[in-house]
Amino acid sequence: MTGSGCDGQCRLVPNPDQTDTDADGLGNRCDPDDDNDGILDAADNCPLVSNASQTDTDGDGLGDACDPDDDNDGILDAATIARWFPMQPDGH
Ligand SMILES: [Ca+2]
Ligand SMILES: [Ca+2]
Ligand SMILES: [Ca+2]
Ligand SMILES: [Ca+2]
Repeated sequence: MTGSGCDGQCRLVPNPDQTDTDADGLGNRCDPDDDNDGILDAADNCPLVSNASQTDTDGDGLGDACDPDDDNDGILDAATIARWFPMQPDGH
């Protein structure tokens, strides 16, 4: 019977069904630190973005690295937007 979760084989056999954000061979479901920034997911304020500093300027629990509005002033941070929505060529 094939396990579907993180039972044993995950560490040895790449599981194509699993997202592996940090590409360390451990699917996110088995990887205690999805982005490999040294902060375990449970404590990471951006579990899928490498941000070892865990800087959270506005203290809303979302690290600056994944907070679209770092200072919580309601205006999205342009730099962050660029990070999350890479510039798309506007041919029209
Ligand atoms: Ca991983
Ligand atoms: Ca992490
Ligand atoms: Ca992180
Ligand atoms: Ca924040």
